[in-house]
Amino acid sequence: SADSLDPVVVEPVREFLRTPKQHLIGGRWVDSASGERFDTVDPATGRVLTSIAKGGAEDVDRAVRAAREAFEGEWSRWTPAQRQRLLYRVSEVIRDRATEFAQLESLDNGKSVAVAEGVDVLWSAELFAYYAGWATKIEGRTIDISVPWVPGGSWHAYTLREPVGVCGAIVPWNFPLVMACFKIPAALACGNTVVLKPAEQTPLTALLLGEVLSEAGLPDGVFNVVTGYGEAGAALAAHDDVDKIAFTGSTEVGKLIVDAAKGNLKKVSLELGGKSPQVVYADADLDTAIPGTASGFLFNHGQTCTAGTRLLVENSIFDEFTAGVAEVARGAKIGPGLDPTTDIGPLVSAEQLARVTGYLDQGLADGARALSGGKRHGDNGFYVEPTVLVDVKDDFSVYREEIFGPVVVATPFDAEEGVRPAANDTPYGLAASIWTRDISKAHRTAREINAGTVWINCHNAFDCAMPFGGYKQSGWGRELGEAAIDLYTQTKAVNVAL
Ligand code: TXE
Repeated sequence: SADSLDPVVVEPVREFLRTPKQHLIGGRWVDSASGERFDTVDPATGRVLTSIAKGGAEDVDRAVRAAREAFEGEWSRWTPAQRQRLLYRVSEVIRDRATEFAQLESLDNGKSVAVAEGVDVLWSAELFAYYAGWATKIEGRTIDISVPWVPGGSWHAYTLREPVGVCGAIVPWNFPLVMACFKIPAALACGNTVVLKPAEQTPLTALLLGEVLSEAGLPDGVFNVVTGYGEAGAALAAHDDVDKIAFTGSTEVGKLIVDAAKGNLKKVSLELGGKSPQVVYADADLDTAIPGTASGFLFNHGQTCTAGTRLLVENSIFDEFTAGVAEVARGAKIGPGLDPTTDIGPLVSAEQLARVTGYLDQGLADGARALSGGKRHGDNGFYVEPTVLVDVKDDFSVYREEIFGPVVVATPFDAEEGVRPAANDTPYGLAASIWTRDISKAHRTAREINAGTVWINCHNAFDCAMPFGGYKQSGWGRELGEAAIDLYTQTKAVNVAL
């Protein structure tokens, strides 16, 4: 409970946790129609943080109705400049309340409070500021046309960019606030309304964001939050009055979303799993590449969709390089997220701990060798040792499947020609990094890897302006940048006979 929290936790966070949490529907905080609730726990201790309303189909339906009413109401008359001002104000409030957001995120997810503040909260504020700018820059075009079967006709043809309507957003627990902010600011900038379903493991910052948006003056019903499990997400994805659904999560559930969306053929965007390669050539600057690739798979304890979990290292430096990465992994400080010096916090849940250690046990039984780590850390909290696996074959589950923990598999390659087949030997295509001092080889390799993002001599280096999404089974569509404006608008062509 709020009273047993670490002394560093600030009073507004304690106060937030003292009250049982409700859904935000139509501008009001309400319980579930069923009255059901569930607990959200601190993964560093397993202790309950607070009680959360457990939403179902009826709550989702209420939220969608509120969002539809808001879409057709006052919000539709807001000018782009008004939307811009509001989104920018929200960005400032997130910065002002960064400590609260960061502590809540750290408590709920387990990540280091320093990362929560320096990455999650900062990035979320930046996303609101970035899409505030877009609100006033969404433009149609005029098109010079001639209707082929009307000789001598004269026309004025142009396009309008209109909002899609009611947008559902379903997000995971690894970057709870950021994943919501990949969607909400872009959707609002374009004039849509939103129903957000945060992950059951990490609902807290979504609810705080709901408070912030309401206080900033967003009309009732423009932003709604329904907390709950997959059943609430399924109801949202299937709802006939939702015009678009944006999902970030597992590839398995992504496929269910596609099925659920069929009823009314709502627009779907998906950001799914990954098994991203980090390609290290022998001519790489090892002083940068060793810590860089280590952080490429250790960041957020490996619970990152773009985690560089397949380390492909040129043969001639394989032993030296993997030993270096294992040393960095062994040196990472494991501890609770609220300790700002923590590198590796607990995984988000007992289920995730079981999942990751299950993969490790299987990989070691298959014949992989751990240069560092290989098992759970301690008996308290959901910690896993940072792990580097070698002697891995391409049919091992640790090589093929997304583990979502601080685990990398390292395999050697012989020459540049070997990179394309090795890097692309996966059903995923979210991201990749390439480490070399040869600029031509770097750009050649970037073209050969089937992935939505390729980094050169860095990993996980994002910006709001860079489009983000997956090739192959890593997803549909691109979030961030101008690409998100395409996701959250539809184009109407208008033609006038002059
Ligand atoms: O994901 P889920 P889980 C991967 C990662 C992880 C695995 C399982 O490998 O180990 O998925 O994690 C909601 N209809 N990623 O089980 O279930 C759910 O409530 C609609 C990668 O937590 O996909 C939550 O809000 N929604 C990923 C959200 O989907 C449903 C990040 C994500 O949960 C639903 C997370 C349904 N039928 C996990 N079932 C990434 N790309 O970063 C569940 N949900």
